[in-house]
Amino acid sequence: VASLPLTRSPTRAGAEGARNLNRLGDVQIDRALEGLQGWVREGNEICKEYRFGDFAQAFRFLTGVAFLAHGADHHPEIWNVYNRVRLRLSTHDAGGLTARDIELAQAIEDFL
Ligand code: HBI
Repeated sequence: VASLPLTRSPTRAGAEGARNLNRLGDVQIDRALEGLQGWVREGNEICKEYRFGDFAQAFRFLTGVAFLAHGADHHPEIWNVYNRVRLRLSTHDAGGLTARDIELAQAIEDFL
């Protein structure tokens, strides 16, 4: 674990990296979810449940999620029991869903 990078990626540098706190509207959210297989909206959050072969595979996935979240400076709520994982995303600073949530969900799906 010691070799795993703990520095945040510089992708958020500059004005474009400022926390985009513009809340998404219903149409924008629905459209974004069309491209996120298995993700569903629950109020001001989007969430997905995953089921892996065993605990080790689930936790390997969660390790990747942890580094994606750290690099994005955007963190999901994580639930795990044995081979099951549930992720929930919302932008707490905005009190709802923003592009940051969609971007991280997409990055997590790309990692799968
Ligand atoms: N993660 N999901 C989520 N929502 C946030 O609003 C949020 C976050 N991670 C960090 C963060 N906000 C900021 O407080 C820090 O970047 C300072």
